[in-house]
Amino acid sequence: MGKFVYSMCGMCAVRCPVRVEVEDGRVKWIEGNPHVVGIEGSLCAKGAAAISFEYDSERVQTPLIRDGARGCGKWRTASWDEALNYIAEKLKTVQAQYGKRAVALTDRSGPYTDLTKSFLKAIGSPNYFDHDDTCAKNVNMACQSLFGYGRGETGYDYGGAKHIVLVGRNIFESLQVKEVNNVLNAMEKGAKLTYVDVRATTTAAKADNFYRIRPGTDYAFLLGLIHEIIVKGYYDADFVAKNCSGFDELKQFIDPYTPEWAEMACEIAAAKIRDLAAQLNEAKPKVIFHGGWMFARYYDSFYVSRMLYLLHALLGGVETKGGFIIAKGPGDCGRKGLQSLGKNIPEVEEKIVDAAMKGKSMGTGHLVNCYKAMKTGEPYPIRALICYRHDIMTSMPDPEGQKKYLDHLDLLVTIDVNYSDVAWHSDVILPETTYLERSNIICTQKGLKPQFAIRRQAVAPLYDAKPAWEIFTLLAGKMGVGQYFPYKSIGDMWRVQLEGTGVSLEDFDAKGVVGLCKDALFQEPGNLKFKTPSGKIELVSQNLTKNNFPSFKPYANPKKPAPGHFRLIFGRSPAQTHGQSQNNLYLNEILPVNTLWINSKEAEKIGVQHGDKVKITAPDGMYSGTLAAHVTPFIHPEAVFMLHGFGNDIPLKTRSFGKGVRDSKFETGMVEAIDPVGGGIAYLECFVKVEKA
Ligand SMILES: Nc1nc2c(c(=O)[nH]1)N[C@H]1C(S)=C(S)[C@@H](COP(=O)(O)OP(=O)(O)OC[C@H]3O[C@@H](n4cnc5c(=O)[nH]c(N)nc54)[C@H](O)[C@@H]3O)O[C@H]1N2
Ligand SMILES: Nc1nc2c(c(=O)[nH]1)N[C@H]1C(S)=C(S)[C@@H](COP(=O)(O)OP(=O)(O)OC[C@H]3O[C@@H](n4cnc5c(=O)[nH]c(N)nc54)[C@H](O)[C@@H]3O)O[C@H]1N2
Ligand code: SF4
Ligand SMILES: [Mo]
Repeated sequence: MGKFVYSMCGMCAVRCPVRVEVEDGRVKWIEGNPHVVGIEGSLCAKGAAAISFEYDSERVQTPLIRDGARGCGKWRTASWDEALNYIAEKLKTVQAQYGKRAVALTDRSGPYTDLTKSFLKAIGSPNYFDHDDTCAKNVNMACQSLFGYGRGETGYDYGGAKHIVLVGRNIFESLQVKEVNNVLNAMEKGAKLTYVDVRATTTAAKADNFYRIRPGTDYAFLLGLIHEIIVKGYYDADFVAKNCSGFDELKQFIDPYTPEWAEMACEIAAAKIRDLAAQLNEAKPKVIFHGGWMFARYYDSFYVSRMLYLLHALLGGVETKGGFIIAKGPGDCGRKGLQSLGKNIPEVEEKIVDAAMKGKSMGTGHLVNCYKAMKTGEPYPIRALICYRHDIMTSMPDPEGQKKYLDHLDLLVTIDVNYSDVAWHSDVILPETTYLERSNIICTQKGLKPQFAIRRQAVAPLYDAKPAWEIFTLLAGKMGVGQYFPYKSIGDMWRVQLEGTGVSLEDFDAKGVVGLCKDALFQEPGNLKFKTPSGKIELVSQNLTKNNFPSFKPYANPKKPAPGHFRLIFGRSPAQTHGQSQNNLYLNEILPVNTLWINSKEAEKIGVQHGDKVKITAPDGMYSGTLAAHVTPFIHPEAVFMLHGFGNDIPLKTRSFGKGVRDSKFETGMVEAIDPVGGGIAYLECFVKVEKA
């Protein structure tokens, strides 16, 4: 038997706790951390494929500096010293000419951002962005508008739920291991599952109620459902009176939106909506309405998510067993939280670029606003961008269109383990060690039982790569702010983080996680407190009103596609992570290419049979691609569907090169297409032409 090392999986951004078995310096086996409730050994296919990624030579092996025009794919290898000097000199020049704030950093948000945020603070820029505009921004903003907490500060107590409602949340394919286990356990104990999607997915196959909906009409469905819940008196009047503000306004607003009206808009029968409301009434308050994850898709998704969250309040399922919960942190159990690495760095006085933008959506830190500032220089220029663990060119729409923004940069740097699309377009690529080859800063995992978790290095790096903690420490030194990053090892950072917490490094040895309290923490039922301006659940939100957005938006029907055209929708497979894993030896074997789902009757109209090649053309006609058709009755006729992330153009990734097509290339002209309130990219407002190839 080898030695065991506790870590956190790095094959997707969920970062499940894992235990790695190492023998003779090689990774022998990876499994879910057996000590973590809800994980208990389980791992998904992508997590298991970390071994093939570790020993893959088709990943970035050494620092590279561009040798030719941006994106031409010509590189010269560089030593770390040379690459970091190159970056530091360019950053200093940009800051001297345009101010410290002209350097931005974008990150894949999550538990480790204290490092990157502290680095940016040290070099004096407020311009920190993350991936959330492309992911859960609408959901995040919707959650905040009601409870004052962002999506990540909340959760669901699946274990005690009696009914789980998922609207466009494909929980069994777009997965997190713990969540899948928790939902399956709840279902084994009798919880019902209701699922709403425009196509039948694995989640639909497991659901008690599956409703196929017309694309883009979830808001109508939810308005009809809320109408029924209010009119039938299914709501928890006591809970609402005690904890919510704005119920009368909601009641008045909802009046015209009967289930019969909803049926006309969303194509789910009024009788089914009424029946669902009755089922929820039976199960309340132990009902979960997932607020959505990547719900940021249509122009009105903020309001869809808002209504999903609001339903918990109506049925009294907030801070209850089996309902929606506010995640608790160290402070909630009388413990001290981790110290920030940036605690002694002076605050940055300048404001983030979108703080000064007019007519913007809720919140700041929208990557799309960083793009706008690059292009226009307003409200001030952004001239250098560091992309850490974030492939903006795969994840934002329209990669060709994006170049028109990125062209304005004097420096584009990517820190990645793969040749990502943005790495390929960068001036410098810095290879990070894989998660198995590195340690990260300690992180806090909030929840009903908060804990600290650690990712420890399992094996030595195979190539000339470095861990993030070291890259940012070295770069801070070269930028002349080394006094704020005085670390010689990750252990030095860990010691600073743990100061005063009462937790020592050795405490992580046994299980890789350190629990901060014994029992699940719920707020006292009669005395719930929220972080909204009023302290209540704001059905009518003061912050929305202040920003001139309505709390309840009148329903508007989505556009219908022209004949021969379809709404392009996308999603995930359990065997791939976004655009980063298609070249993985194992995962490529399981799923090498995407197909285009098309409704059987629509396929017949254009003479396409299952397996035929179809040509798909972008709305402006400037891009087209070919895929095999997956002809099925299980998708709404207005939509076609493809898996996200295929269509790799980078020849160094030989297994995935040229296989499939990339959804974002069809999203032409959509870099700035956002939900006006939540700010999430409205990817699904994209219509493509489909014909037999
Ligand atoms: N058209 C379309 N666009 C989408 C989506 C879609 O379905 N369709 N999905 C959206 C969603 S929900 C999201 S969250 C975003 C995701 O967009 P991203 O956050 O960009 O995607 P990821 O695949 O998580 O990884 C980003 C980069 O991190 C790199 N990486 C992986 N591990 C490591 C590591 O250990 N260190 C470093 N330094 N880098 C690493 C990967 O190689 C990849 O290049 O895309 C969004 N955009
Ligand atoms: N295996 C795997 N798991 C992952 C990821 C991964 O890359 N791979 N990424 C993780 C990340 S970052 C995220 S954000 C989550 C995303 O998790 P989810 O939010 O569940 O995301 P998707 O799979 O993109 O989409 C869910 C469904 O929305 C449906 N849909 C499209 N239009 C409509 C509509 O108008 N109404 C309704 N009701 N449904 C519609 C699509 O058909 C699709 O099945 O997954 C996470 N888990
Ligand atoms: S969901 Fe799978 S790939 Fe993602 S972190 Fe967990 S085990 Fe790893
Ligand atoms: Mo996401």
